[in-house]
Order: sequence, then structure tokens, then C-alpha cells
Amino acid sequence: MRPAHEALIVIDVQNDFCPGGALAVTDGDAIVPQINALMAEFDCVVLTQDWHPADHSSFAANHPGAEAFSLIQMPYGPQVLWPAHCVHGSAGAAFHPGLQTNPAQLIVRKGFRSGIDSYSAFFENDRATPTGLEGYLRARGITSLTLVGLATDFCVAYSALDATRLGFNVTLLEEACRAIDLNGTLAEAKAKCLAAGVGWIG
Ligand code: VGL
Ligand code: ZN
Repeated sequence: MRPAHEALIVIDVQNDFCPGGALAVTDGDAIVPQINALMAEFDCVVLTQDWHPADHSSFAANHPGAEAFSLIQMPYGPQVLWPAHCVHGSAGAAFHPGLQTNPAQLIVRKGFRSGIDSYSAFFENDRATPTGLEGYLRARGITSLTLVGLATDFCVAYSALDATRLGFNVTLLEEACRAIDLNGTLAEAKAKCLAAGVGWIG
């Protein structure tokens, strides 16, 4: 068992990010057994769920003429346009059926406002609007986090960077993550995490 001040944060292990899903990550489902095993080591287990309304501004289909995976400027900065995914209440937004959810005490939903995306489990993409996860972890006395899940180069890396900025000790366990890797985004995310002091371990 890990010490009580450590938490496991499982990012977005949802059907739409797994093979057959709307924004499938290669081998996204391969990490499920390892994540289930890890949950047994931690007192504090948190799951996150990407949870978008159908009119979400990160969906290419909501920008006539725009292509999926293109970049647009939003008031809060650049935003990748994605295929519609993780629409709240849909089968794609549900957790992968193999993921154990009983060991988790908290499920954080994010990206639920139409006008702003939220990659990170801590802040929306303006890097300022909180999800509430920081307060929960601090109230439980958590100081160290292990991050796993999907996708390494977006929601996992953004969460790791924000958590480090907030002063948590952060380990990103890459073997229990899978990446989208849009033209080098994995290498870029890894470099940023290493520079910020994230413990990026294979
Ligand atoms: C994610 C793109 C869009 C992720 C979520 O979970 O990494 N990526 N929404
Ligand atoms: Zn999303």
C-alpha cells in the first residue's frame, strides 16, 4: 500500500478514446488491466471523465467548414478541433467496461461548458477556471499524485503540468498511458513535463 498522502488520478479511460471510439487512441484499452491493479495500491483514487455537451466548441462539426484536427483561436488561446466525442450521457462517454470504478472515491467531469474545453483535471483550457479537484485533494491531505490514462499528450500531460504548478509531487507513468500524437505532440508534451519537473517514468 502507498502512503496515505499519495493519490492515483486516472484520466479519461472512456470508450471514445479506446479502439472503436470517436477519438480512438491506438491501444487505449491496453492500459486497463495495469490501471485496475494500481488502484489497489492507493487509498485515494480519482477518475476523470471528459464530459461535453453536443454543442461543444471543441467539436469540428460545430464550426462549419472546419476540419477535425485543425487549430482555431478561441478567446482563451489556441484550440484543436476534435471529432465529436464524449458527449455527456452517451456510450462513448462511459468508462471502458473493463475499468474498475468501485475503488474510486471521486469522479471529476470536465469540459462540460460549451464555450471552453478542459484537458486538465485541474483547470479548464484558460488555465484559470478550476474544476475543484485541487481542493478535494488538499482537503484529504494529498501531496503526491500518480497520473495514468488517456491521452498522454493532452489530458494526462496538461493535468501533470497543472498539478506540478500547484505544488503537488507528480509522477506520470507512461506505460499506463497512451498518446494521440498529432504531429509531434507527444514529444512536445514530454519535453514540457520534464522541464516543469514532472516525474515522467516509463
Ligand atoms: C482528450 C482531446 C479532447 C484527452 C480529451 O482525454 O486527452 N483529448 N478531449
Ligand atoms: Zn474532449
